[in-house]
Amino acid sequence: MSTARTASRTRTTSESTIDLSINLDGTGESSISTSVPFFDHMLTAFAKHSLTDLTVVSTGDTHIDVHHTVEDTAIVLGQAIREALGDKAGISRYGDALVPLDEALAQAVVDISGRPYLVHTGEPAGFEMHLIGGHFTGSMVRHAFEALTFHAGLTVHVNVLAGRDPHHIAEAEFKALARAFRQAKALDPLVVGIPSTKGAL
Ligand SMILES: [Mn+2]
Repeated sequence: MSTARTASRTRTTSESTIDLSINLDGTGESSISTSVPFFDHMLTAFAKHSLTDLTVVSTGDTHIDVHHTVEDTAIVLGQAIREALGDKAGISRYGDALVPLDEALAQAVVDISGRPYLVHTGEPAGFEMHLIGGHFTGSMVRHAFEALTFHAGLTVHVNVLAGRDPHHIAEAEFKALARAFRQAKALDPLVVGIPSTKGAL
């Protein structure tokens, strides 16, 4: 592929300002400042384990709740991924991963399909209401995945198979998604053109 698989986007609303740059053919280097510390931790892990270079500066109304800033950052990340993927020629398209973090185990499957779809299962009862780090509700994991999946045009399945510690569960989920995405976006030298019988993704 001759075109660089990069994108930069800025998005400002009354609730947040997001400034984000991405390189899908990076080494996993990142500089992440979303003003939501646990989300910084998750996006740093996502960059590292998907071999995506990622720079994010987000500010928002986190004095109200982290919700708007996390959602808007995930929207812009999804939009940037979609733009950077370009016409998707030569990509592997599919990826899957099974990632542990101590007692937690998460599975992710990604299809760079152009059709947004998220199937998200397996988080233990009460996870969505737990405050991780004192500021990040477990519910935000699914919300971030929804925003990213829909705006990137990905089919994503994430299933939590085991886990007790909310920090471990969330981190295993983000790392599994990262590893699956790493495979799916990878350029496969055996793939000629766009890997779809329709001829478009
Ligand atoms: Mn951690």
